[in-house]
Amino acid sequence: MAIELHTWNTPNGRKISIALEEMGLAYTVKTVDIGKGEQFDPAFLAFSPNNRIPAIIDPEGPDGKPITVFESGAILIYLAEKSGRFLPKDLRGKVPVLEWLMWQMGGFGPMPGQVHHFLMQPEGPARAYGLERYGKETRRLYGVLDKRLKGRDFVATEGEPSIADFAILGWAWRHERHLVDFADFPEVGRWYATMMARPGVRKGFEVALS
Ligand SMILES: N[C@@H](CCC(=O)N[C@@H](CS)C(=O)NCC(=O)O)C(=O)O
Repeated sequence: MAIELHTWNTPNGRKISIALEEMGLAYTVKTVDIGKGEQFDPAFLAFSPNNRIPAIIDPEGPDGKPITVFESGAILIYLAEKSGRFLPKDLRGKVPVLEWLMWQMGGFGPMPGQVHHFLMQPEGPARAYGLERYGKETRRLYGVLDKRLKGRDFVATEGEPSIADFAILGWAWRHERHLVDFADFPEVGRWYATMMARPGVRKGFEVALS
């Protein structure tokens, strides 16, 4: 039975459609219009208590019974475990994937998200302060990623990407919106082109989420 993906067309939502396509798992999209406040619907809150997308319902969980998962990082780990793909099984291989996944969840998402927020504010000192603070931090994070990718095809694995690449890609997809030019981060630009050329990734970005 198909996994239900409750989502919207945002970076955090795209991470999961990319992963599902890459893993070849059957899924159906249930849109949650966060502009209209549908994330506060009690039926959605019952399995996504933080009123955020994405969340999934897998009718065939680990014990054959339904399971729900919220938080995109937890969903990616769940799907990788379920499919046996994009997360090494050995602990030494798994650790860098989890490091870079947590790096994305804790910074490379929340920080550019603040840039998106302050860009929508009216001109004035609050907007300027927010853009200066979060723009600087966003660029610092791109610098960290650029350094990591030097001499590597993928952020935490060799040979094929991992769920960490899918998580980071969801946000790098919005680089223009948070005012980042890949000319300043050439390794990120090279990795981005490699990732975007993958058929599964392309499908994950093409599927309608709104
Ligand atoms: N840490 C969460 C963040 C999810 C998140 O921020 N989702 C946004 C859209 S990208 C949302 O649903 N916002 C609705 C709201 O804030 O009410 C995750 O990675 O799943």
